[in-house]
Amino acid sequence: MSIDTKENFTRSNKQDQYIQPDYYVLDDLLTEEHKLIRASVREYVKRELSPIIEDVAQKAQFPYHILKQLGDIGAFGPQLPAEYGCGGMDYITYGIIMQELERCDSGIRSTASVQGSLVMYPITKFGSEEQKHKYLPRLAKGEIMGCFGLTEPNHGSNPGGMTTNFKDAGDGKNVILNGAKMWISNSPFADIAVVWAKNEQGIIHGMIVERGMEGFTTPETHNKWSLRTSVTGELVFNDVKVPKENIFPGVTGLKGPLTCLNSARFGIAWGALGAAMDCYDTALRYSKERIQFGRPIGGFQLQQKKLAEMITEITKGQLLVWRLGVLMNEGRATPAQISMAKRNNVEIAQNCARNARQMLGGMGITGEYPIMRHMMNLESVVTYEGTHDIHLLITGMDVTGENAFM
Ligand code: TGC
Ligand code: FAD
Repeated sequence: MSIDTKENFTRSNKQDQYIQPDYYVLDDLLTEEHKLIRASVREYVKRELSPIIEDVAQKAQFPYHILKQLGDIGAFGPQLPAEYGCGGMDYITYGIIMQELERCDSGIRSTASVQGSLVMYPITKFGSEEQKHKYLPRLAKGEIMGCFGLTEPNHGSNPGGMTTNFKDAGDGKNVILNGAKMWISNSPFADIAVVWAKNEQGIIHGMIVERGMEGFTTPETHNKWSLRTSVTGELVFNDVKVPKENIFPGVTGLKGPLTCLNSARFGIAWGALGAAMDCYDTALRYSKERIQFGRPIGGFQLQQKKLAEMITEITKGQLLVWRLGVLMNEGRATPAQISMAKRNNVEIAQNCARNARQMLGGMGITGEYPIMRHMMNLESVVTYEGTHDIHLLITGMDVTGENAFM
């Protein structure tokens, strides 16, 4: 709050401050288009997702009917060039969309970020013309869905050790794929999978595996306490014959999948802020309404400390992702900068969730409020796309030049 204007004091108490929040008037850094898109995604979330999210999360049922809706609002690949039906918008727009979806639920954002950053992005960047024409327009509309297979049962943080492999089928047309991927978002319903596997020389390639190919199965992973609105599963390849034309011509090596992760991690850095904002907003409202010892709990210093720290960290996180978005738009963002933002913003979201949950007392553990759901979701978000530790080591290596991974 500026000290010299009454107008600003009033502004900080207005209703839109609850739903934004925008303590440093960062909206001034956004374009009118950014704000319009944010308003329209927010309106969609309020109308279609907020009314059902608690129920589907409690039941661990993915709301399949929203896939087409997410395509219609432009949530799939908004940051990709406008050719082939993709969004043609900038990275900040992408971030804003992820923020608004994750304000509702990390699992919903996951579904969108896998489709846009881990399926459409590699096809756009590494795919052949035929692959782009064949898949991108339908992926953008949500008519078909994809998943991304990098992690294996024995190779999570160290994907370069993968054992999934392919060899020439000897018929001039196909390769034979064997192996297994684990913890794959969207796999049980995906129509296609972007799969990373080693050739006979041990060099990593990416390829598109289609549902229905013989020997390809996608068993679901059940009983998750986290990300219950996102479907997770395996990818199992048992002598799957994959046409050579499905292999990406544009990349070899681990940098292929890791380049896709840059885009997805960027979206998560924005998305996690959305979850943090929802926790802050919920706790702030509650603190004004909940009366103990004859006054709103928001009047007690201990509760104000929690709220003050939440809004401070959210504001710092907003500045971080806005600047990162500018660097992404200019093609100047480094992977290490993206790691820092993913790590920082997920951590602050976890802290906001924990503090907000305490502020709600017993009510904080119920499904009447979204906080416990966010808190459980964030346990996946802090693990996937590189764990908290891995991102710290990426920063450590960047600043020291020393590799502490092994
Ligand atoms: P290293 O030797 O460092 O690198 C191998 C090659 O890759 C290049 N590279 C990158 N390129 C682009 N972007 C990046 N972020 C890159 N990081 C590295 C590097 O320059 C090198 O290129 P070249 O040309 O010299 O070959 O590789 P390493 O084996 O030492 O591993 C490095 C490490 C640990 C940082 C990396 O493997 C890593 O990030 N591990 C974490 C694994 C991870 O994030 N998995 C995510 C799986 S997908 C997922 O979780 C989806 S969740 C989706 C959802 O539901 O939202
Ligand atoms: P591990 O790598 O076994 O790590 C275990 C612990 O050891 C962690 O704390 C880690 O930080 C630590 N550790 C590992 N190496 C080091 C080191 N060098 N130094 C210090 N500490 C270290 N993957 C996909 O490919 N596609 C997906 O769509 C996908 N979706 C996912 C959805 C969910 C819900 C989850 C939970 C995971 C998903 N993943 C996906 C997998 C995810 O990327 C991995 O879980 C993650 O990379 C960590 O791998 P891991 O679980 O094998 O843990």
